Amino acid sequence: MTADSVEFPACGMISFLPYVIVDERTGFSISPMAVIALPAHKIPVADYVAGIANGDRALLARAITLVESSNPDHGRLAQQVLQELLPKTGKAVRLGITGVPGVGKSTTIDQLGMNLLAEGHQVAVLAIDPTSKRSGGSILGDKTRMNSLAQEKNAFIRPSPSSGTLGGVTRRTRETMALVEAAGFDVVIVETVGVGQSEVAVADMVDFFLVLLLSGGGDDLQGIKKGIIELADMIAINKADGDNIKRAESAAAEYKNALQIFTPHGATWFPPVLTVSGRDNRGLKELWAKVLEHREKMTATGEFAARRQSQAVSWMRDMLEDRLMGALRAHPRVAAELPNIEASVRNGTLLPTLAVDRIMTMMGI
Ligand SMILES: Nc1nc2c(ncn2[C@@H]2O[C@H](COP(=O)(O)OP(=O)(O)O)[C@@H](O)[C@H]2O)c(=O)[nH]1
Ligand SMILES: [Mg+2]
Repeated sequence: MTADSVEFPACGMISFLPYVIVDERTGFSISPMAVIALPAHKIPVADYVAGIANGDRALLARAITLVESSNPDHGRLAQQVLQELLPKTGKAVRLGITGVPGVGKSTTIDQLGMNLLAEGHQVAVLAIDPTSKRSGGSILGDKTRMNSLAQEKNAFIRPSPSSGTLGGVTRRTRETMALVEAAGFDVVIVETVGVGQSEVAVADMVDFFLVLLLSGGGDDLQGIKKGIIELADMIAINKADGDNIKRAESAAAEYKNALQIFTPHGATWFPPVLTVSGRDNRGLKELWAKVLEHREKMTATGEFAARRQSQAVSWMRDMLEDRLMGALRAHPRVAAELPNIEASVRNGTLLPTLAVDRIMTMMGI
């Protein structure tokens, strides 16, 4: 079974599992094949929990389908599964990778992932790309460029959910991360394209945020957003191969200087700048060593735990916002009157403040 095939298990894939599932109501055991034949929302919570904890990919993929569903009933079931699996989550190394399209994220993740599998890790790759459509270019491109990893049974690749706001995509990615961790993946790589706010969202859900850059010949510091540099736990200049090595090294020297300005004096971690070649598997061993060194240092000072804790609170706040906005849109009176209210705001007959008051009153807040 390949990592690719388990993403779409809808068409009767057979899975032989080393555990027994018991139907809560009847007390009879049901065969895993029977579970797999059920639609995702009909599978009992206990079966999801037992199956995922046993590393069953087909059930994992189905639970992710629930997480991604916009149906509130599916959402509630997903939350129950997540709550039960919570004690099994949190143990993975969570690595975020960003960079503009073409920088080599997929190539690098493919190679890094293969290196990690060879060390005995289990690697999950999740993508956040609110601009993508499942049928569209970038994700298909990604899939073809993670060819090696996609063949491996200890790897799991999940493209970005195809629709929704960044907030929605972020929530689903966090929940998917929890599910893959519960399924035993001990390295989770979250890939995002370097556009918009998606890097901020990813930096807020990982332990280590890696920015991939290219050398651009002289004016390297231009065109790179200061905000990204501030989020980076490390910068890697990719495509340091062939006749590009010298240029990559001089770009690295420039970024090193820039990073010194942003890193507070006395910080536990000074973001390193490496040169790598994802294609040629050059520098990736050092890259991973830095990820582990960061983990060790930050754990020793308590900053690792603090980062995880504040991320849990961000997760809660994001979800609250998401749910409040969802409730607002689902409210029948608000839904009916919103177009008129917006029209009045647009033509200047209603102040935005009063419009908000009116909506809040309708919601009973
Ligand atoms: N020379 C060289 N080319 C690379 C390297 N990594 C990726 N590429 C090429 O750059 C292009 C974009 O790579 P891809 O991994 O899809 O980038 P992404 O859009 O950031 O995921 C592809 O044609 C790759 O073959 C590298 O380390 N060296
Ligand atoms: Mg890509």
